Amino acid sequence: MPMDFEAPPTDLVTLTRHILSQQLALGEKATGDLTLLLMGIQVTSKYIASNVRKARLINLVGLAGASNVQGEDQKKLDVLSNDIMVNALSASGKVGVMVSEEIDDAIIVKGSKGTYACVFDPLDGSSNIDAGVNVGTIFGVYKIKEGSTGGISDVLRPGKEMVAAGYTMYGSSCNLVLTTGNGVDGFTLDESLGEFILTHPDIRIPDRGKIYSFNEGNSLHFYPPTIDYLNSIKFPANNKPYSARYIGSMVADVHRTLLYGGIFGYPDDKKSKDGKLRMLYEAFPMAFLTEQAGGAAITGSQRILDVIPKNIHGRCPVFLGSKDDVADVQALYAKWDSPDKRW
Ligand code: AHM
Ligand code: MG
Repeated sequence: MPMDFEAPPTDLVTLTRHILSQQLALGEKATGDLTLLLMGIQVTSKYIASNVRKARLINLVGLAGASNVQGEDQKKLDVLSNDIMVNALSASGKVGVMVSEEIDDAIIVKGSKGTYACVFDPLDGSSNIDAGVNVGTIFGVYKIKEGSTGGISDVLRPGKEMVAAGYTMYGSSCNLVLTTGNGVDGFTLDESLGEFILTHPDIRIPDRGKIYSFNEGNSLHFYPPTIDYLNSIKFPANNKPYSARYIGSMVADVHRTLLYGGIFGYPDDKKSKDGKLRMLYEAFPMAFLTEQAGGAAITGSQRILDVIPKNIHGRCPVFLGSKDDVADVQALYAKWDSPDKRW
C-alpha cells in the first residue's frame, strides 16, 4: 500500500554491513580477521569523535606535557586518541604490530596471533585541535607476511602492499572514508543511531579540479618546480586561476580534494628535505585512497605507493588529487630534474 508520508529509508547500509558484505563476497577465502580489525577502528572512531566534540567542556584542550619522537608537543587529545587506538587494536586480537605517530618504537603485541599490522596517526591536524577545527584519524593496514613472526619488517613496506586504508574526519559531521582495494566509500556517523551510514558510495575524484591546497607560507623555501607549478595555476594563460583552500589538517584537505577534485600538496623544500608528512601513516593511506578514487599521488618524481620506507616515522613529499593536476606537477619535476636544470 502506498504511504502518504515521506518515510525514512528502511534499507540503511551501515559500515558494519558494508564490511561484512565485502567479507562474504570473498567466500571461504575470507577469515573475518580484517572485518574484526576494521570493527575495532570503527569503535575507536566513534569514541574519539565523542571526545573531540566535548573537548572544550571536559578539559581536554591544551598540552599533555610531553613530546613525541618528532619533538612535537603532544596535546591531551593526541595522547588520549593514541591510547584508545592502541587498546582497541590490541584487544581485537587481529593485530600483531602497530606503528603510531605518537609512539617512538613499533608496538609488538605480545602473545598476539594477529595477522595484520596497523599504522596510524590517532589524531592528525594537532595545530587545529584546540580551535575546534576539523581533525582526523588516519590508518593503514598491511597483512603480515606468511612466516613472519611479527616485527618491524612487517611495516617497512611500500604503501602499495597495504590491504586497507582510511581516515575518520571529526568535523561538522563525522565521516569515515575507507578502501580495501576495491574503490572508496564514505560513511557519515548518525549520532542518534551510533552507526556510520554509507553516504558517499564509490567516491570518484574528477580528472581535473579548480582548487589547490598548499601551505604557501613556506614559499620562501620552495624548490623551482613547486614555484613554477603554483604560478601556472595562479597566473594561467586562460585567465581562470585556481582557488586556494588550505585548512592545515591533512584529513580535511584530502577529504575536500577527493570530493571536489584539485590538488593537495606538501612538497619537499630547502628547509624540509623530505617534506613534512609521514610516509607510513599519512602519505601512504591517503595515496592509496586517492588512487582507488581514480586520482594520483606522487612525491614529485615518483609514485608515493612505490616508495620503500627506511624507518617507521620517515617522511616524504606529497602531491595528490585529480590525475591531470598531479600530472602537471610531475611534468615540471621531470623538467627541473634534468641534469642541466637540477635545483
Ligand atoms: P601533525 O601530525 O602534527 O598534526 O602534522 C600533520 C599536519 C597535517 O594534517 C597537515 O597537512 C600538515 O601537518 C599541516 O602542516 P603546516 O601547519 O606546516 O601547514
Ligand atoms: Mg599527523
